[in-house]
Amino acid sequence: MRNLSLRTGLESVMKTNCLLRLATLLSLAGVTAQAAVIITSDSPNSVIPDDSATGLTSTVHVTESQTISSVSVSLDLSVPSGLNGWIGDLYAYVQHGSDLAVLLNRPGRTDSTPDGYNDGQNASLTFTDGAVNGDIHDYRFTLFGNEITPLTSTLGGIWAPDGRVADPATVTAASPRSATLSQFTGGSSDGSWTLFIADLSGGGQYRLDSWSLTVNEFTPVPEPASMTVLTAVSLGGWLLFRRACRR
Ligand SMILES: [Ca+2]
Repeated sequence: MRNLSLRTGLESVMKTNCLLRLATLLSLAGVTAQAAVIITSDSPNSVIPDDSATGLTSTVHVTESQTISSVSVSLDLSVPSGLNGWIGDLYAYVQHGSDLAVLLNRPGRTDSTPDGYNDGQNASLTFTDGAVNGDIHDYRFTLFGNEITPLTSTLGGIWAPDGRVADPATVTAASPRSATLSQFTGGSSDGSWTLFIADLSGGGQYRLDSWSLTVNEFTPVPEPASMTVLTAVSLGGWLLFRRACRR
């Protein structure tokens, strides 16, 4: 019984060693490579000037140079104490080099509602292409199924950016959406990223509390030559594993 117990213990140790060896081989072969994510932010805590195209800018800098897979942006806006907000006044974009994505373009503005939505709630928004909520421009329709029900609490959630490059004075829901966050895909992550936000109509104001930028990079893909090495190393690892674990 003692010998049987000792043998069972040794087999257990050997199997553990086998698994560790296989894991090391696979790790060396790059099987566990992960896509990098860059997150950076700024907290301007500044009131956006009312009825001014000058607006506010905030710039963050990325030092890592990687190929961009996708980008998302978060905004935190609040209504300054003693003031009322009017979210339909807002226009915002993010720019990196010559690429630009429009986040907000007068939410709710149409020909029949030229001032946009009159909601004055705080907003904590994340923008990403393909968001389930869809286009931020018509958020009331998404939330309430109509364009006239006002917000009664913070506007939150993940939304697709407005994307409309149309003049904010004439933009409508029907304007083309060509400036989404996919504009950045395939470019390099390094350099300056600037958020611009402006209030383009008198009355009602917001404060830009903070914003953040998330850049997802492409997962490294082995070159064809590396794939041959990877296959050989993986096959060798499997054979070693089989031999050792048969003992
Ligand atoms: Ca205003």
